[in-house]
Amino acid sequence: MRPIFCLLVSSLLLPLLLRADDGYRLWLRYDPIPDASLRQAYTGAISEIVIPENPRPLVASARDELVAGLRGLLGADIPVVTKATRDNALILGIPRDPWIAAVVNEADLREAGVEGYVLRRIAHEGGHRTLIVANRDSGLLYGAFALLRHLQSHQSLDNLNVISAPKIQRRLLNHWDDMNRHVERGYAGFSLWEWFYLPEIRDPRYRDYARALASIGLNGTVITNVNANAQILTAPYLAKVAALAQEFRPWGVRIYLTARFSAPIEIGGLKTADPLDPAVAAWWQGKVAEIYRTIPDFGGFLVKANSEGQPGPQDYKRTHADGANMLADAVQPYNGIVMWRAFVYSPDNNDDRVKQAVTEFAPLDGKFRQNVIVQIKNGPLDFMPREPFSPLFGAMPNTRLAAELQITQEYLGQSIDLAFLAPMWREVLDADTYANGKGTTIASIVDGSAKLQHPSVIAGVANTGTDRNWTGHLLAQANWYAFGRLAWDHQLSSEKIADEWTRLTFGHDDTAVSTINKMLLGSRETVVNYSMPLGLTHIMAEGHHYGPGPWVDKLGRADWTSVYYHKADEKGLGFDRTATGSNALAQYAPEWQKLWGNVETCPENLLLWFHHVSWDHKMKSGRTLWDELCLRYQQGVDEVRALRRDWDSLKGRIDEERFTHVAQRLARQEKEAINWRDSCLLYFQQFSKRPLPTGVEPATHPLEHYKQILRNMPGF
Ligand code: BDP
Repeated sequence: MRPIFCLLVSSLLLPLLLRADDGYRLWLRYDPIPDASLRQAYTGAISEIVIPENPRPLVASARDELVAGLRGLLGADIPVVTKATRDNALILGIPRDPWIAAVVNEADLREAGVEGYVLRRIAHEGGHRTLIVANRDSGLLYGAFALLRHLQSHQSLDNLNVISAPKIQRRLLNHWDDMNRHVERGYAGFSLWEWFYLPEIRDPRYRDYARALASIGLNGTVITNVNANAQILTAPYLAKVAALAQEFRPWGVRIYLTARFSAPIEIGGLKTADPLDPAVAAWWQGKVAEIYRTIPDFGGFLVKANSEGQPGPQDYKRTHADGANMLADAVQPYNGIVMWRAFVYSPDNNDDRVKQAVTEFAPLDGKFRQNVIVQIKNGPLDFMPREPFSPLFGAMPNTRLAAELQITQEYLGQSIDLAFLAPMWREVLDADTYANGKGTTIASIVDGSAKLQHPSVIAGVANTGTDRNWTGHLLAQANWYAFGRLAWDHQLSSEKIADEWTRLTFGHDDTAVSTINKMLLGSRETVVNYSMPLGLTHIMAEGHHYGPGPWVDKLGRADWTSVYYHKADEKGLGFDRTATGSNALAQYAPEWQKLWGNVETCPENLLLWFHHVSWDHKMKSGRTLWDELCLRYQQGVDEVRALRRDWDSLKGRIDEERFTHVAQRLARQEKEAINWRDSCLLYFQQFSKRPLPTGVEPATHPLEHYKQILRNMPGF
């Protein structure tokens, strides 16, 4: 090309290629494939889309997605037909046609299971065909998304041969959305559900939301807060819920609701909600029948009971099992499930808070109905930047257990800081409970392969809201994506997920891809470093939970304060959870007790979780604990600075709108990282009485200054 022409092309085309983007399209952008030869190859390989006559809703969605996706990627309208007429047809089918059964055999179909799919390129009558084959319509839909992802990743169609099936059956988002559109721990605007306008007026965004879920393999959503409002179960609201269900249904997304345990009193006019009272059970049965009349594919209930002030069976001296089973019996005739949360710690129990879920739930093992799933947060405390896994996963061999992960970054910088959470979730899923001997990972317990199979559930607390880009921080879309992909296949590596997401979201510029991948993959550890390194935990500001608050010492309960968790004193720092302390360690398998119980062998990233360690304790680096702590905080700050440099290096490679959006947040993140470092080091220095080691920047203000800024922040 002549230079002048080149200049013209780049000045005309680059702005087009880098056109402003508000992030609304998520990872479903379908921008034209820039490489013309690849585009042609794909266009040649897909001549028409063959779908059955009168397609049911999920197949119609698959068709629409393929048409729109291919139009975007290839710039061509691929015709849709009901019988293959040409070579290179793309066929969506359930193997009723004998010829499909001949090329996709029974073993393939068994592997694809209920919701999976087979993608295959085959030779056929001297030419070729591409197949998306599944046992059910949902598999065709997931297969269509997978094929589009394949094309968006610029992979060849030639030897396409994929069989994929989800390992966990119910892959759910949990929305902590109140009915007044406030989202508890939501950082992306208001709740998506416009209760006042429903059921008649339906935001098109409802469908876009469900489509996004389907695109990453999620098949259900709990649309109301675990801190539940009984009003949702009244007839007018159920009609609104039914309208949402109707919008979600074509994308294979089922609705679940949170059930407030005291609903029989609040909206039923009963005097009690005692689960063993026949009138209460009858009320729930009637309510459930009404729900299923209104929403025939309703998934079931999620319940937070006797936790943080929520009502529950213990109000009537009944157990969690009594409460869960009563509800489970009510939904059982409809194949509904009850997800009963294990996030409990009692106001009357002074024992270490992290022990209380096991104390309350382990004795109930085997007492729950088969359609009850006890839903457990990844760690025993509360979605901290790093915790050991919850020992409850290993303590209930005869109960179905679900993992609850938090996509919204309550304790990891909300929608200001970058923290890609796949590496954290991998730690949890891969954690070995040793419950059935070595290799009993949390993933194998949750997916049922280690023991009880049906139903299996994984839940992620959503980070979505009305912000145009859905998640507040554009890069936090990666967490929504990662949750869906891991829920489908918990074996996927963080690297693979990051790379997929980056390419789908930012295209294939090598420098941009490798830079963003690197930024994502290190980001969670960076947040740990500048906020709660070396196993420190729960030392954030009170209320809103953003930023540092190691000084927080007076709240409604001791185990809400920071001092309860870090236990800084003149001798040292950290919570002794060994036999000389709370002995929370005893709730883990002997293998873990041995490793974590010894201050010399305990991995340093959990050191202060399990041990109260002297300020002069010698760390692996040869430094003292105090020096190491200071340097970790400094490292966190330095890493945020590196994130900023990395991002700045992409200027011109990413459209201005998205570039600026992220650049501004990273700048703020640096300030907050400094804030964390200075607050925590000034505060802990009061106890350590040691100087900052070389390499650590001193704070620019006295401690009082940091306490004031954060105390004045508005609560959420
Ligand atoms: C805590 C949140 C609180 C939730 C609670 C829960 O701060 O808003 O209600 O968890 O999971 O992390 O029930």
